[in-house]
Amino acid sequence: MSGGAIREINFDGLIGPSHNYAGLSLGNLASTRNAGDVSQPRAAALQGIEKMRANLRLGLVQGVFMPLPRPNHGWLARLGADISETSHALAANAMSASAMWAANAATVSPAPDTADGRCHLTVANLKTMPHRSHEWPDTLKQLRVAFGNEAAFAVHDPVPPAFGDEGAANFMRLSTGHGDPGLELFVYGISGGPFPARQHIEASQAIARLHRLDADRTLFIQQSEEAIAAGAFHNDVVAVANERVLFAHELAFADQAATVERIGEKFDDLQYVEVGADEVPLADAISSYLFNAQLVTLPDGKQTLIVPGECRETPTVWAWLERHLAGNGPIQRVEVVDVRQSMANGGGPACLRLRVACDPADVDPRFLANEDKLDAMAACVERTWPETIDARELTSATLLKVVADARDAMLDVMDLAELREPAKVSD
Ligand code: SUG
Repeated sequence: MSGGAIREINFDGLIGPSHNYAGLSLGNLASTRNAGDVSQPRAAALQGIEKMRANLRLGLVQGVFMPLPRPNHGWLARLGADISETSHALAANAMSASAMWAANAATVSPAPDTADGRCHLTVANLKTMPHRSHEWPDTLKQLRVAFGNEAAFAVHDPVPPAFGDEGAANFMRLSTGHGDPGLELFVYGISGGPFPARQHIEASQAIARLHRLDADRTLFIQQSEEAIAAGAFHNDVVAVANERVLFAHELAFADQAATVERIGEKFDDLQYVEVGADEVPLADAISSYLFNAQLVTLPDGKQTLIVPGECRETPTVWAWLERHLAGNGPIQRVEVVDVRQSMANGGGPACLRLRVACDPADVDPRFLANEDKLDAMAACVERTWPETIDARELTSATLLKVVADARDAMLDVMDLAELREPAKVSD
């Protein structure tokens, strides 16, 4: 058990050098809309680094995860394929930089919630989408390094892939403070109209058991079918929580009023902020990513919503935020960040980060950011990340070498050469 002070750390996935628009995620409207566009990996990674810098300057503790080895040659080999002669579709799946969306890396239960007083992490199997299903072995390898202190952390293998698990994107936690015992909310889907429900209740229940949570402080909530069908492929596209505040769209959960009542029964201090469909239509909430914001507590105690620039450009959303701020609601400050390259693949500020409430002293310091490290990362990106990638040319030998060299260079900058070799996968 850790004796130090628990802080919330936001670990952002550094946007990898193979970032491209391949249109791989059915049900993710931005991914489909931008399929085939030319991507800008260098600009994308710099946007992500500037978001980390802005958060650091707000007084938040910032962490970072490294991109995974791409293409995933081992995954292709298990399919009897080789990048130089495989179909375009398989190559795109093997090249995806989707691990940038760290909210999908794992589900995290902080130490105050677990029976053994350790912080538990279960790596997500991401089994619904082929390009994401092969992330977990390398993500797990990285989590075992970053959270290798076994007195403070327990890192679990993925839930078996019969049941889909997409990590913290379908998980929320309410607490009076990050270091206090919390109510853990697992959000699952059953159906989503034409789109897949990516989080299965069996996976969420398995995680609650593995993390040894207290049943009185755990709830399983169904995501509304309407939200998934409208493009909310993860709960964090329509709801976000931080400490006492739950911020959600009116159409986020099945049987919303009863769901909110159940939450309130288990968590007395709930401050619920609901956005009505008449104020912000679901379509605007999803295209602007109002709820895929980082809701954080600043050192001065202010609940702050870190939203993507698209919110300012969406009149209903910006008007709602202005009204809420003027009305002295629970959200007291709004910060705007530019993560446009990630947004075009359906990844907002909240998708890019995994929240881990723990004592920062227990984390491998190579995964914690400071201004100097962010400068060194940005310089490496400027020097080595490709400027553009045309999704039709993902198998060009030149590009493959640039992508591999760029990652190696970044691992050297971060002193993380032990992540260079891909994780071994055994059946
Ligand atoms: O899984 N997009 C990701 C976006 C993940 C967002 N994460 C959260 N909501 N937490 C996904 O759908 C698109 C890749 C492509 O089409 O090239 C993609 O995988």
